[in-house]
Amino acid sequence: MISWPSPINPWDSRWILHTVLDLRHSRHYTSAESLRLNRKAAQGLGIGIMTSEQNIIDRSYMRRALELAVSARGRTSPNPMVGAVLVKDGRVVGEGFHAFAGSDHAECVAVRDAQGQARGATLYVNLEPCCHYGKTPPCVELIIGAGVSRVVAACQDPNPAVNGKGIEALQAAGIGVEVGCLADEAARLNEAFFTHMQLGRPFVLMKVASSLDGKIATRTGESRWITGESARQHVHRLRNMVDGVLVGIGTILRDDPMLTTRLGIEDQRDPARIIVDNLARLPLRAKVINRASTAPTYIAVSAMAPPARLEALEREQVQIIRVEDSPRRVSLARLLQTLAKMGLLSVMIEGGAEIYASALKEGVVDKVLMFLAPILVGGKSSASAVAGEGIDTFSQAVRLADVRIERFDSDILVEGYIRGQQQAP
Ligand code: AOF
Ligand code: ZN
Repeated sequence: MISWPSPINPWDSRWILHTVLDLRHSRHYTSAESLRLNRKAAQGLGIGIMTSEQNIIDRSYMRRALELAVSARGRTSPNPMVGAVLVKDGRVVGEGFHAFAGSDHAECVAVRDAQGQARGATLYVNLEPCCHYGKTPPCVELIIGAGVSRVVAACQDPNPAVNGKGIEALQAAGIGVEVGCLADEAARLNEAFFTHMQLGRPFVLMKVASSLDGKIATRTGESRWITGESARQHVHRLRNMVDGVLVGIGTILRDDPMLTTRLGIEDQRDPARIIVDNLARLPLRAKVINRASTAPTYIAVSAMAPPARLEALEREQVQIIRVEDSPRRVSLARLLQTLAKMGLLSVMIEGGAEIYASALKEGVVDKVLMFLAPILVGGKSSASAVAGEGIDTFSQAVRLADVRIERFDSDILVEGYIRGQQQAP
């Protein structure tokens, strides 16, 4: 399934760095060995070596930094995933990653791991080191103090508190800084963090399960289960990674889903459950109200929601999000801005057809994940995946880019990105 070179897909829980080199034990490789392995792998793939030897070495260690970063996937919000590797005389002397918001930054963990050997070393890090006082002190001061002589960063930090100022501070201290090594992979890895910083809303995944003829329910409204066990397991992996799942009240009233993560592993965690529920119709016994869960349940309501209903729901620990400027309908764009302010970097929309249509119409979907089951449902009145007004010509269709296909037993996942301005479905 894995091709090379291919973009990193941080939503693939079986994600491994698409590298021909296994750097998991890179501590034991000298740079000459690592270069030889890189060459051999490149030859095996028939790829000509265009880059300089230093470049190849830099990319290898940056891959390791990315690999470390992703080990905390789904646990760092609202912070990015960051990994750091310190290399001296061709050997890794320190490594680290940012484990969760509020914990030490990757660079700090790597410097500590190096136990005094960071002096004269090169630091590889997938994001520009920070220069501000946040929950932790600035990494640049630590890097300068530790005597690091060169910093290779994959990309600049979009956080306005940093954004180039970290690089400048390192350069001012006489440290050689290079930015751009594996930049695309690094940006893809932290696409949720970048979206959050740049657009002020979470990265939005639209996950759909449909029949081959595009139906998400039968004519009686039955919708479970369209896909098989293996595809559904993948959805639980996705829930384990995203900060929130969002559905319309129609889906709750019809299916009464739990929207929790059920992977049967120790460190799984539930995403926040967000229900778009203009009139606060959520039943008090709905399964999404789950006090045993590690995550809260929110309902996003309009100004029309009856106060008595809201009070009753609050007594059940449901948290109310009143979406401003939403007298009747809840504006998804507005709701997402609020969720971003609450620290959610990523949200997965799980239905139904009206919510999908609104999200596309409002231009807030970044990525579509369409699970297709090999069944035909038919029926003019059975719901198809995306409702809304529809379009006149195919030129108006929402088109996916960077399309990738994966199989889950007999189901197929088609996933791709939506870029730029979208048209109304
Ligand atoms: C991280 N981990 O390894 C790096 C980050 O509140 P703070 O102190 O944790 O600062 C968070 C910001 O620091 C974050 O938005 C990003 O701009 C920068 N770099 N953050 O969480 C790291 N290197
Ligand atoms: Zn930092």
